[in-house]
Amino acid sequence: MSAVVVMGTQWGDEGKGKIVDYLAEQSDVVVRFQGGSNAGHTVTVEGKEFKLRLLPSGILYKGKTCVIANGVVVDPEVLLQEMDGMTAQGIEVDGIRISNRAHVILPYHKLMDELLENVRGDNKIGTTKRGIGPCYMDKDNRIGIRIVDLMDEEVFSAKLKEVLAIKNKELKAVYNHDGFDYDAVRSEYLAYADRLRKHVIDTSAYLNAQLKAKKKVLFEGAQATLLDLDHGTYPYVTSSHPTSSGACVGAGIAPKKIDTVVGVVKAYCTRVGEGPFPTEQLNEIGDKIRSCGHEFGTVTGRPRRTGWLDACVVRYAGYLSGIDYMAITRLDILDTFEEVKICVAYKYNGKIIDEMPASLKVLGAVEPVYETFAGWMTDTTKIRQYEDLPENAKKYVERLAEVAEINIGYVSVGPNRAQTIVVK
Ligand code: 2SA
Ligand code: GDP
Ligand code: MG
Repeated sequence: MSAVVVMGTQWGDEGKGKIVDYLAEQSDVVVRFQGGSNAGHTVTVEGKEFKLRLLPSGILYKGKTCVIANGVVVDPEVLLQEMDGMTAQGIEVDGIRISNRAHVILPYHKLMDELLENVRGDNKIGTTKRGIGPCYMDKDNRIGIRIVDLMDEEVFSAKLKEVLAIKNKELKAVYNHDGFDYDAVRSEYLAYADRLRKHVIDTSAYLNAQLKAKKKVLFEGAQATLLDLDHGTYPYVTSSHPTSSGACVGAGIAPKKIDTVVGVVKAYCTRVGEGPFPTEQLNEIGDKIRSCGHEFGTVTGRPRRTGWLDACVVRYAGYLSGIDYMAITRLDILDTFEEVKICVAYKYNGKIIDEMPASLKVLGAVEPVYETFAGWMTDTTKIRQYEDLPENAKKYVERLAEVAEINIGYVSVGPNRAQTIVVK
């Protein structure tokens, strides 16, 4: 297997960072292909926690190449802070490669993300306010600035002059907000350019050459399927494509190059931000999941919404991305629950519906059909073989696999590398 995609199947924070780190040991290259510093991927190595935002989760191994591909929106300030943080901890950053075609997040993107959320009030998306949506908007609107532009002082200066004039007018007219000073932004970003220059390449050409040379490449999704711009709970989504096809566009590789897709499934559901969540538990069950699982945003610290496992969501993610195996994470968080539930279907107006509703009015009103399982009430964190899992835990994950129609590849019972059970 030379090209493997790891992606989220729910609303993010499934533990993609942990699974990517686990699989990265066998890989030569790890690639981020969408999103930006909205991501918060936590990796625990020998009990030490690393929270990664733009850097691929392969960074913690020596000698791996870590690629930030064309589909990512890059905040150079955050990236350099992360790189400096790694260097300070003795972790090498020489292997980082940044696509010359990736788009750059500028200060007005972050400000506009925040201002739009503020004016929308009750209709806000609940974004991370990292400028992600506004940067992708400029890319689509063809007034974005790419890394290749940033690397060329003359080109960058001209583009920034033109775009900043538009943005400053918009800030005044729409939000009655002061604009940005051209010289200040220009010199700040040219300083970032100087520091990043040696890492910038054509990452699509590089990745295709690596695949041709039979190197192992791991594609690391950020966010998740239900946050996909096309297939998620629009408009309560992010502005990119966290699905396996997003890896093709976002890294410049052909679909037929992907060998395996691993879908990361948290053993229950969480969501951060607004939008429908059929199995949400706004009660003591939800509170217990949040407290046992320490479910708070990695980037923003926001409490995450919590609920039962939704197999309808996982099945949907499965066919959208052609998932070969699930990596079921955080099973241990359910160790102290006397009973656990899986949503196996949705009912709307008293009838079972087969498809994931596009209408949020419908999705917001579906009634989850639950199957209830006796809990296992056993500490699973030291279990290393699938056969040794409690029978009730096996019944739970096997029923998920049956309803979602996806095989189980891994079961994770803790944040550390060793707490990973290989099933397939
Ligand atoms: P944005 O900022 O435009 O991408 O926000 C749009 C929606 O996407 C959601 N989103 C996320 N959901 C879960 N986890 C994410 N990363 C962080 C984490 C989030 C945090 O690891 O915890 O710290 O709050 C992430 N990034 C974006 C977001 O909540 C909006 O619903
Ligand atoms: P990501 O955004 O999908 O990478 O997930 P986050 O890092 O935002 O949140 C997942 C959290 O769960 C992190 O703190 C991980 O260290 C942790 N984690 C991952 N797998 C497991 C597991 O199997 N059990 C437990 N207890 N924690 C896990
Ligand atoms: Mg996260």
